[in-house]
Amino acid sequence: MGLTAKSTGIYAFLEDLNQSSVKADAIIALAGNPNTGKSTVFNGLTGLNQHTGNWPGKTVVLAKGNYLYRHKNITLVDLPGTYSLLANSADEQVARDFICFGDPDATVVVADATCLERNLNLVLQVMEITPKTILCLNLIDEAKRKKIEIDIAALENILGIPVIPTAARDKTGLKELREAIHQTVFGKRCNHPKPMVYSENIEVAIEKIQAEVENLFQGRINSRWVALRLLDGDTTIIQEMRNYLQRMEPKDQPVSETYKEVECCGSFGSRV
Ligand SMILES: Nc1nc2c(ncn2[C@@H]2O[C@H](COP(=O)(O)OP(=O)(O)OP(=O)(O)O)[C@@H](O)[C@H]2O)c(=O)[nH]1
Ligand SMILES: [Mg+2]
Repeated sequence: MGLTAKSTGIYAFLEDLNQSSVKADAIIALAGNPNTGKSTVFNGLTGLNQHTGNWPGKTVVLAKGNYLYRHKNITLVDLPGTYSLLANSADEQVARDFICFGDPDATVVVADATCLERNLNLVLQVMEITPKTILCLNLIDEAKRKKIEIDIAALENILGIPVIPTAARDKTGLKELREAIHQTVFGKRCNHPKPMVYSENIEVAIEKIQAEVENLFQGRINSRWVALRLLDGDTTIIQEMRNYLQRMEPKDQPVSETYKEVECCGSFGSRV
């Protein structure tokens, strides 16, 4: 990703991941609402092969672990449980920054099959950041017990991403989840998450800001999603953009005039 050393926050965490003794072929983020079984999925996939790591600058501890599948060494990062990625808390900010700026090879969202509607909010937000999203529909045993039926194929079709039903506590569906991760990262499978379309005036504003963001980051991060956050007046994203830009290697530096604009005006939102 072209980031230099001497980092803080997410970058220090990423450097720590990269320096681990086992070289990862792919880094996978595990996100989800609180109490949906993320750690149970994480433990089921990685077994005892895991450690915890601090997120420097925040009192957030993340678990990271590895597993081998089809000769690929996969590193899994268990993110804090969040209801959204709007950075209203340290947990939300850590999850958002890892998914948006950490450039994971795929993000698995673990959702509670017994209350899918509430969980889909986060799924849609992650889908807006990355097409490499997989929905792990956990607690499917509980849903069955409550006589909740979910049409997996229809859900996959509506969302445009793989949907894997699991009962992680008894390891049901984890083999399929490993395969879905493998196909998303290394296979020919291409996800096509259904795009969120906003009202016309918002779309016009997004387009204007997005062009500037694209110029700065040259395709490294999702410029549409960043444009949306800037429109939202999210100041934490501006700081993270600065951090990211400062850590891009000199050869990767964007056009200096545009870079200066972010440094000076601090907010794209005020320029729309
Ligand atoms: N019945 C059933 N219980 C499960 C399943 N997966 C996890 N659980 C249980 O759900 C509870 C919460 O699981 P965790 O893995 O700690 O959930 P989490 O998402 O990591 O929770 P936070 O980190 O606190 O957000 C535990 O009691 C698990 O044993 C499942 O598929 N079926
Ligand atoms: Mg947990």
